[in-house]
Amino acid sequence: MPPRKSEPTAGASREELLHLYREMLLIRRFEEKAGQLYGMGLIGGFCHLYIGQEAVVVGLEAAAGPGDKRITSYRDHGHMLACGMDPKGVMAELTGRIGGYSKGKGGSMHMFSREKHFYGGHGIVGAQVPIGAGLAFADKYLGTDRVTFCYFGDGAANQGQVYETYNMAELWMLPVIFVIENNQYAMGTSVKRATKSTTLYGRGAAFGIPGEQVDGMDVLAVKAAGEKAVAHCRAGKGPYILEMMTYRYRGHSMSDPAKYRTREEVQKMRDEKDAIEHVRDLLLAAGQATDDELKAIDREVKAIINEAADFARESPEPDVSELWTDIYA
Ligand SMILES: Cc1ncc(C[n+]2csc(CCOP(=O)(O)OP(=O)(O)O)c2C)c(N)n1
Ligand SMILES: [Mg+2]
Repeated sequence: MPPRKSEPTAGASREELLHLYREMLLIRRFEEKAGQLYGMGLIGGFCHLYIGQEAVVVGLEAAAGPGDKRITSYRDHGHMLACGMDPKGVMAELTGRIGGYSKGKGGSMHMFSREKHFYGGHGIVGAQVPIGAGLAFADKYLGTDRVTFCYFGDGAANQGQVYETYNMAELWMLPVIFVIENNQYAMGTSVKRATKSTTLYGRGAAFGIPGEQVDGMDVLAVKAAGEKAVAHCRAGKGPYILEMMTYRYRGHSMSDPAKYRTREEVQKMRDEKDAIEHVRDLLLAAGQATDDELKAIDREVKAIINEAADFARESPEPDVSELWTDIYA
């Protein structure tokens, strides 16, 4: 990824920049806390942190409207927070407590909110892609003008079901935005080791689906691209692909040997491309906010996260009788 060119604030107001800053910070602090709780043995099973990728989901949520839907993979905490789900309920689910979104029975990868139109949380790589097209099909069928944001990774982009979905989504002109979060690795396999066609959005052309690559570390660029894609879908023009060039700072999951990339590579990305620092710099450089104001936001966010962590530790574990609820047979 090339170093960021210094770009103007693209007409973004102080209020908007502060909002984006706060939302990204909320995700980052939540994930840092989740990492801590995991280290303390309070979170069991898999846990995939979103640290580094915050601009993708925050920028796209800024482009979304009421009733729009979202669905993603197992790296899902950021998506839940960005669409307005309660940090307490998400954290309590991570710790397996009754106060969690799935009563502590789903964990990190399995949470849903009908109220916020969040459809999970999917552990099978690529599985959410056809489901996302199905959500969009429902809206087309019902005649609403809602759009579905269907997120998946660069590794998932090599799954066959993605292309079956592309074919049908374009054939039926479904209002779905395929968001490829290209963080450059699928567990330990870099994109370059996995495919020779490294512009992943370009594969949509075979099905007639337009798309583009976006600097996914620049929240304003993400929002602008999101607005364009949303307009395309709402106008009844069918699906759109956004390939977000992003990066995760932490391991794939909490157990990651980290032998597939250098510390220097990660540090360089943090130093030159960090999305939160970017907005901070924009605000300070334009004199739109003071250091004290930003520190106050940081304190407010930390308080929300600490409250969520306390809730997650104090909420009881589900009763044994819950073994027999919410199941098919
Ligand atoms: C069908 C399937 N194959 C393999 C796995 C194991 N697995 C879990 S995550 C992952 C890598 C996916 O990478 P990517 O799509 O780039 O998403 P990221 O983790 O980078 O967000 C793999 C291979 C799985 N969960 N499901
Ligand atoms: Mg990836």
